[in-house]
Amino acid sequence: MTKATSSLLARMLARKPLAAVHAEAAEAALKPTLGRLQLLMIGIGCIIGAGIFVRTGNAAAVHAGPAVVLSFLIASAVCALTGFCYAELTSTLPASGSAFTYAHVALGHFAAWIVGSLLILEYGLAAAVVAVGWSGYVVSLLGGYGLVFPPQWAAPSGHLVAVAGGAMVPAVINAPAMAVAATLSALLVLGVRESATVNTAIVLLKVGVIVLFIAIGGVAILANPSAYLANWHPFLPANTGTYGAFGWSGVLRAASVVVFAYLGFEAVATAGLEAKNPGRDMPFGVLGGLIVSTMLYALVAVVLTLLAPYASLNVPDPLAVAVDRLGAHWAWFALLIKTGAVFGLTSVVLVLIYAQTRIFYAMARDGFLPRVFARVHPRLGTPWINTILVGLMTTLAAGTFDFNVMGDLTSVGTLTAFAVVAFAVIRLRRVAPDLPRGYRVPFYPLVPLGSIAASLALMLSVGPTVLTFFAGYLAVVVLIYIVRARFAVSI
Ligand code: ALA
Repeated sequence: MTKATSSLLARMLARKPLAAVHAEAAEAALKPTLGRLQLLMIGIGCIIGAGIFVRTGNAAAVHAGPAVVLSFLIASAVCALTGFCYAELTSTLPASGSAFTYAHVALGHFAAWIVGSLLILEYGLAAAVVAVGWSGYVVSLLGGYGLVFPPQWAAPSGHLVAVAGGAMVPAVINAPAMAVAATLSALLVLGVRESATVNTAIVLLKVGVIVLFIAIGGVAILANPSAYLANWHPFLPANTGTYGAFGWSGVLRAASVVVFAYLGFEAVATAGLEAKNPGRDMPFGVLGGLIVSTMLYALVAVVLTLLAPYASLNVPDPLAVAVDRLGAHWAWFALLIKTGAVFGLTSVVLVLIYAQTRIFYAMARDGFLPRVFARVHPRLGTPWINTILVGLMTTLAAGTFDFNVMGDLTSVGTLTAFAVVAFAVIRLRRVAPDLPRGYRVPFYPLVPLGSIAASLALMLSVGPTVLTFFAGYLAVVVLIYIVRARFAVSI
């Protein structure tokens, strides 16, 4: 091995010392104010969003039919395996950089770089996806009041949309999605953050709307079961001959779509430094958020696919479309759902953009990104340049890219990050066996190994186009690492 290669390898495998993590935690001097319920609320605030309010419709209509219920259970099982791994790491490492810091401590410099670039898909790109979901519900809400938003200004550039009179024209941009992403980024530059109280209010609103959907839909179905059960025949539509178009491959494909709906359970990990009792409460926040969302999602999927024929659900506002089936006297409830979705999705976009800026901040602090990403505005106290750049990227993506492609890319990136986090649990047990752990994954090493296998299997069911794009993205990320390390390009 040449000297250059061995020094590159040494750099790639260099792990961040635990002492440095503890020193940063002490320096951050954040007040430990968050109890277990607040942590749970942070988790649910980030979890319930475009996944359940929007992507469920496409997953049922195009991939799984009513069997999307099973897809939700599969996706939640994959997230639960990973949730145990996050719970162990969050209760062990007092860090706010989440998976990026775990990878740096347990696996080394190169793994941290890869995870950092995966988190761009998990947070930055996801923010764009949710902004597009927000746009769909806003346009639909305005429509409910008789205001027609021009369709060519509410779809990704170049997509053909039907305008008044029925003609198909290419869309210009998704203006509402851009507006929400840009406005929330500007608020974050100014230092406006959602307070715990506002977060709790929005969580109660969106969970309330979802519980009402389950209750009102459930009562209607129980009152007249035969009328609705027809929508479950067949429950698992036969595969059309294409992988992922119904049948069991469709159920798996839909699971890779709806896994998006669970993302955010691990966002609790970014509040690691502010938890009063991280060892006990972080696992509660991470796993509790998953349990609550799994129950709500499975019931929503059951009610949704019973109320409306699955083929009718490939729309921007599937829950409201299903409520329309109950009759005109429920129109107020469809409006309430849209309102809940608009508020709920706004807070998810805000949290995702915020998380992305903090991950870039941690990466810049550790020398992975230009220092400018860690520069804090003297008066506003926010990483303003970082936030403006994240805001620009998110706004551009939200205005121009396809919702489902971006959503799938988010799922693939996140599932890969999940596999790395599970591997980090195994590695940290080896390299730091005596580290005090507030929580340990059950059935070690089966749970982390299962998480790795399940995340990768689900990731592979996303389909060749997105996987090829993802492989290209990773190749560029690896190339940048090697060029910077090999030629000592300092940034
Ligand atoms: N789970 C979040 C959502 O569905 C990202 O919007």
